[in-house]
Amino acid sequence: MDATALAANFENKLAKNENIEPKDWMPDNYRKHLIRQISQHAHSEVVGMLPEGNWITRAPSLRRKMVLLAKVQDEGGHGLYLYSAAETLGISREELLHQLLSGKAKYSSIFNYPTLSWADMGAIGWLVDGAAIMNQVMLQRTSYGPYARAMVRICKEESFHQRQGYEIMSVLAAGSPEQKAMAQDALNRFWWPTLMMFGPSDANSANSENAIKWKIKRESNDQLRQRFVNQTIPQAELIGLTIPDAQLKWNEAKQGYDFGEPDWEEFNQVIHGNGPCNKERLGARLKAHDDGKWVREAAAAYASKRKLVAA
Ligand code: BYC
Repeated sequence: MDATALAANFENKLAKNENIEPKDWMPDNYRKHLIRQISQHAHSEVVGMLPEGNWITRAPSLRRKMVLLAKVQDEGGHGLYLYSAAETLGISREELLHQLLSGKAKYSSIFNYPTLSWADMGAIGWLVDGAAIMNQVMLQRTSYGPYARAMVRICKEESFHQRQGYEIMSVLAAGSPEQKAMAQDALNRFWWPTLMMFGPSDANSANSENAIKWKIKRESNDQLRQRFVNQTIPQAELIGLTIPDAQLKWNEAKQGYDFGEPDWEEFNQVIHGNGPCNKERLGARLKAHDDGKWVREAAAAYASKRKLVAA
């Protein structure tokens, strides 16, 4: 097939909502867009293990410790599926990790905020995983096959994560006045950074036009943010917590809430390396990479020995 026929074939598949698979022809910019998004997503999962990992030794009971351990382990697994999906686009795992460790690649802004109390584990599960699912349910139907299939399993696990977080918040909110205050404080600190997870408003989202055209994203940043707010307000009300937004108001005409504008200057600072914990998070990843050097070397030596034996 010549270039025009290949391009027509690609467009045709998109129009019929058929997945694009690794061996199919695809435009270079589609490939680049996917590598950027999937790798950022993978990095978010792996860096996302850090703020919660911080609380494993301090979980208030054995049950909470087991659940948190399982959750953090799930995030590592999500990172693995996503790195594998990105590799099918012709980039190596080493290169992807290099992009993260050198600070070239982004990861979700939310993980550059500190986790100061146990209630933050509840707020992260409820809000952060809740926002992640909102985005990822749509990505189950993304146009690139390996990414869409990875999302199906990830969404099942994220849904468990969201529920465990909400349960932590419900228990704290129904507890002593100090516990309720701790839950409210976590909600106050995580609310706005969670809204920023969906990315800049549509008018300022440089990548959205291509993402929608190529059916990588099927809904816009603002649409998903609005859906998240609509879903979360009644959940907060049910457990007696208050969303820290004076402009929050039900809008009958749009059948959704009006809400305030996140601080986009803060968002820009955070995604450009100047958030409260950027240096700490990257430092932890660099240390893990250095500490793991002997394991990678041993695995490589073992693999080449086996090759020799098999030959
Ligand atoms: N953080 O043109 P835009 C999770 C960047 S957590 C950092 O709208 P796009 C988890 C954006 O990359 C969630 N950077 O971009 C939960 C772009 O910069 P570049 C991880 C952000 O791609 C619990 C620039 O801003 N989920 O899974 O159309 C525990 C302009 O933005 C952010 C995903 O990654 C941000 N929040 O839309 C553990 C889902 N927002 O790349 C883990 C997949 C924007 O041009 N990703 N930027 O230099 C997406 O759906 C999209 O990439 C985004 C951004 C909605 C995030």
